[in-house]
Amino acid sequence: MGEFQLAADQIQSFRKNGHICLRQVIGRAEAAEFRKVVNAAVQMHAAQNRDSQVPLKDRDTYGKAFLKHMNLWTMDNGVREFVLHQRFGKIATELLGVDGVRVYHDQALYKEPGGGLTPWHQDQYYWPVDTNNTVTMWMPLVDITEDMGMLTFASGSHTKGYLGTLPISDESEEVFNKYIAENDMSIHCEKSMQAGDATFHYGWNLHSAPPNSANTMREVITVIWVADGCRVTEPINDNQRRDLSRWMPGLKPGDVVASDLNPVTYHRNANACVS
Ligand SMILES: O=C(O)CCC(=O)C(=O)O
Repeated sequence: MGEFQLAADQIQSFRKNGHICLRQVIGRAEAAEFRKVVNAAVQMHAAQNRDSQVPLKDRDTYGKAFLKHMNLWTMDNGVREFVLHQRFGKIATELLGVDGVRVYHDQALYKEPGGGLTPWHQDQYYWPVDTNNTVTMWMPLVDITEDMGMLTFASGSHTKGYLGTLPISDESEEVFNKYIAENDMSIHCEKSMQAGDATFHYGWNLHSAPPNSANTMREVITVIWVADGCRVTEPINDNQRRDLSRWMPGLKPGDVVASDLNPVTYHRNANACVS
């Protein structure tokens, strides 16, 4: 993989709106390879994970939204090569305007045919870190259309910061729908994305996704990065306590986010690509 050239207006647009869609971050052949390794890791992980075996109709709203498989890069060398690749880390670094980035975690988010909506939420509600410079890449591994659960953003919402103790739930959907309408925020989603296209959004950006009304799986891999040098904060809810022990094992409030699970994947000064 070579480098992806970000234009200045794309960076400006990301910082203003809190999200951007970049086309062909990786090419079709690479996306097909990425899909192969992610699917194999997902299958292995699903065999050990009971949630994915509960029938769709018996799950709650969060459970109906997607099947989730996390930190696949730690389980499979093929996934590791992609997730830790400096091409992605460089885009994250340039969008955020920081010196470098560390991986927070990856997750495959597969919305099944008939899968439910992903309620409006803020990702960073889950993350005990002392920076606003966090970003998620959301990359379909198959071509998708709007009706398959396209990621949908409330433009500019990242500038509001923390908006409350609202994990992904029916309540977050209701409260944030109202908030977005009251604040006259514009809502944006792509009509279609090809495998290898990717959206990037700030951790505080409000986002959601409609149900998957197609009859094929919406296969998506996400990777989250935080600015290199940021520190752990005192967790303010149980989700943050869980995140601290899972994604930053051994660290405590005040520590630099630099556990074994948080490698630097790109840095402007010392190129520390670990893939
Ligand atoms: O894929 C989805 O439906 C939601 C994804 C999401 O919330 C995220 O990547 O932050």
